Amino acid sequence: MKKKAFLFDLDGVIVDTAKFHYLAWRNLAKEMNFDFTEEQNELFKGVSRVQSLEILLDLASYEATQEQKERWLIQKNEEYLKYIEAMDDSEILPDVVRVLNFLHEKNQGVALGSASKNARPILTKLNLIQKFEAIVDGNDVTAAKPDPEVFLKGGEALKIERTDCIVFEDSIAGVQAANAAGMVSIGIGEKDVLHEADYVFADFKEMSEAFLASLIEA
Ligand code: B16
Ligand code: MG
Repeated sequence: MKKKAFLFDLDGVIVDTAKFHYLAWRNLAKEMNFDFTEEQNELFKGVSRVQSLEILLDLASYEATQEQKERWLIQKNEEYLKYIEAMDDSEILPDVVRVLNFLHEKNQGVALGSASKNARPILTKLNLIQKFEAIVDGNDVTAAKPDPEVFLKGGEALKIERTDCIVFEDSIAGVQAANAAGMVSIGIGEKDVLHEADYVFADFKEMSEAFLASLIEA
């Protein structure tokens, strides 16, 4: 059996931390007298913390000094980490563990490719860190998704050619990053949002072992 690399995004693919990011950004938005909606939060998926703040300032038409921005970035992350501390492995999204175990049984490469700088503590909290042979996160990259850097580094860490890499992503920017890397992109979410992906599944419950085996054999 061939060895392929399966690169997992974190937020929205392994765990639903998007809701915690949303709560923390919404509280910050209140300080700008801005009502940040869940719909607007879609724009933040897969986007780095610094860029997310820029988008929020733009939405709120708020001009902040560099000092203020730096303070807000710390404040947002401190609040986000409080939600993370209260989280446990019951928050792992459905069938993620089944898919990870199947890939391990088949001796496939498994790595993380996330924009989050909090990826390692989150995976540790979820008792999943040992399932990843390599972790590439927001601390390791200079260019954010849709730039392919995070996934190219993931493939390199596993020493697998980019054409033998498969990416699981819930964000438009992440799907674009996988496509730009020349990898197979699998969207986890809604078909009309992730229409640029090679395949789209609502969640891992929908993904059969026969489908995973076909990716390995392709
Ligand atoms: P942090 P992913 C991304 O993670 C999130 O989707 C995005 O909403 C967040 O702003 C970004 O991580 C940075 O996260 O503030 O923890 O460094 O989806 O690429 O795993
Ligand atoms: Mg994501």
